[in-house]
Amino acid sequence: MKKSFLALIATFFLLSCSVTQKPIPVIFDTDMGNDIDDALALEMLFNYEDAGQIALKGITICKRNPHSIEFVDGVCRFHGRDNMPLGFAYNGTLPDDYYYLLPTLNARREDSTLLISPTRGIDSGIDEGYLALRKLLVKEKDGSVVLIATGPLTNIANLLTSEPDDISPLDGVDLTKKKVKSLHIMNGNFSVDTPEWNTITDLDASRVVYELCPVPLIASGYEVGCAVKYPHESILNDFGDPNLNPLTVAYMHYQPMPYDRETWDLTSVFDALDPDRSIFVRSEPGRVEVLDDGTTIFTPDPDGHIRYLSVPDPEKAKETLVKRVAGQ
Ligand SMILES: [Ca+2]
Repeated sequence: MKKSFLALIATFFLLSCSVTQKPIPVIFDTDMGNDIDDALALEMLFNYEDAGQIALKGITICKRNPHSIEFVDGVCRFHGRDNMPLGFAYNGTLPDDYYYLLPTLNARREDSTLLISPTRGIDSGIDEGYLALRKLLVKEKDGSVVLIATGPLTNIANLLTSEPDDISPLDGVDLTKKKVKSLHIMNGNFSVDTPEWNTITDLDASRVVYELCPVPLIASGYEVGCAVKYPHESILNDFGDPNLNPLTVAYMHYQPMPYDRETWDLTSVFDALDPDRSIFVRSEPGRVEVLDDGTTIFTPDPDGHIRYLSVPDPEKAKETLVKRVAGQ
C-alpha cells in the first residue's frame, strides 16, 4: 500500500514536471546566404521546436542582401512558421547574392509552382536587427532567452550598444543581462592564431560583443566546425526528394555536388540546446581579446564569462548533428 502510494506521488511529480517544462525561448541571428551551414542550423532549430524543446521567437538577419529576407521568410513558411518575427541589418555587411539564395527562391516543383513562397522582402518594413532583438527580448521572462548568432556580430553588437528607447528603459547591455540566459556564437579561432571569417567580417562588432556581453558567452571557433563535416549522403537521402526541399535545393547549389561541408553553425546551435554536454566540451572561463587582424586571444580568468568549445569525438559529433538536422 505504502509502495503504491509512493509510486503515485512519483508519477504525479513527473507529470507535473513535464507539464511545467516550457520550451526554451530561442532567437537566431544568421547571415543566411553566405555559407550553407546557416540553412542546416535553421533546420535543426525547426526540429527542436517540433519536438517541443524550444520556441523559436524570431530570426534576425545580419547579411545585407534583400534575398536573405525572402529566403528566410520563404523557408519559415515552408515549415509552417508564417509570421516569424524578423529583423534585418540594413547597414550590415556582405550584400552579395552568392550561390544559393536565388536558385532556391526560383526553384519550382514539377507542376511549375514555386517551392517556397515568401511574402516579405526588403520593402516590407522589417525592423532593423537590433530593434527586432529589443522587441523580442522585452516580451520574454527574465534570464530565459537563448540567443544564437552564427554570422558576423553586427546585430548583436548594435543590440549591446543600443540606448534606452520606447521599447525598453534599459540600454542594450542591461536589457541583455536581464533577459538573456546565454549567448552562443560561431566566431573566433581558439586553436591557432588565425583570424576567423565571422570575426573579421565585422571586426568592430566582434570586439563589442566579446567586451560588452554581460551573460555567459560560448564561442564555437573555426576549428570545431572544421573537425566535423556534414555528409552529402544525408542531403541526398534524409529529406525525401532533394529537389523538393529548400534546404537540400540550397545545399546542392552552394557547391557542386557531392561535397561534405563543415558544420560551424550547427555546432553552436547544438551546444546551446544540449543540456547533457554530450558532444562538445566547454573550456574554463576567460576573456577574449580581438586583435587588429581579427585573431581571437583567449586568456583564462575565473571571473570571465566566455568559454570556447572543443570536440573530443568528431565522429560521434557528426552522427549526432546529422540526426538533429534530419529530425531523426
Ligand atoms: Ca553563418
